[in-house]
Amino acid sequence: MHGKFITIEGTEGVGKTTNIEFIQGWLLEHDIDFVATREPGGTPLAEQIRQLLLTPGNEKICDSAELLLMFAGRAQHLNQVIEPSLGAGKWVICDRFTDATYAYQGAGRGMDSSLIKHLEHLVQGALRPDLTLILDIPVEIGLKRASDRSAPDRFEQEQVEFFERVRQGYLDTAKEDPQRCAVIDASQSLEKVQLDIKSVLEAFLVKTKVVA
Ligand code: T5A
Repeated sequence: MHGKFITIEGTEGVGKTTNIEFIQGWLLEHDIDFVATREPGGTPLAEQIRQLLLTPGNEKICDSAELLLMFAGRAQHLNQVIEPSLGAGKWVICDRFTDATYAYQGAGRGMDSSLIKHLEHLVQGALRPDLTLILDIPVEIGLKRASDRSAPDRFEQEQVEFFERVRQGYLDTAKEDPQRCAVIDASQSLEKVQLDIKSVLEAFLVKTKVVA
């Protein structure tokens, strides 16, 4: 039996980390064996790549190096964590995945989406998430939440216009793939956001059981 692959996406400070904790609680309640992980990162090597990508430094990382580093970490993460866990029947809950590459490197940086698609096929083969929760929030609110929480990382130093393009990139993905993607209004109270997440998860679980 193959596990299910769920990803959580959105612009800065939308509440992914906070809501992944909530999703873990829901999985425990339903007695579902799972692994929670994140990108960039998820293995010791991929976490080192994450440091390279997120730490502000003197040398500007060019767009293609940034894209390739994202996929290098992803290849390692898939090989070491995601694929073995799914193969063992566990659900994998991942804080960001390839939709983030389409949104940040594609819509945000302006890199050609056909190039991203090519790398996606190379690194993932046919593997895609079964369900993606896109937490959506006006950019300024998310950036304010993120800056109240911690010092800005390399991405958070970008201009608001960059994150507006990223947000639109996510909304375009949701429109292109409505079967897989659920957009949640993350500007609501945490309680309301979690009720919405719960109803998406409950519907997904029913669908999973019907298909199995
Ligand atoms: N990236 C990643 C790419 O460019 N390409 C890629 O392919 C990939 C995989 C990763 C960076 O890498 C980029 C995107 C990112 O810039 P990250 O740490 O995963 O960085 O992403 P961040 O968005 O920076 O994650 P954050 O930890 O900043 O934000 P979260 O996890 O979305 O938000 P969270 O849960 O920490 O919440 C932020 C604050 O808001 C509060 C929380 O308590 C917290 O204080 N909050 C709420 N407050 C009020 N109402 C609510 N509903 C709230 N929900 C949360």
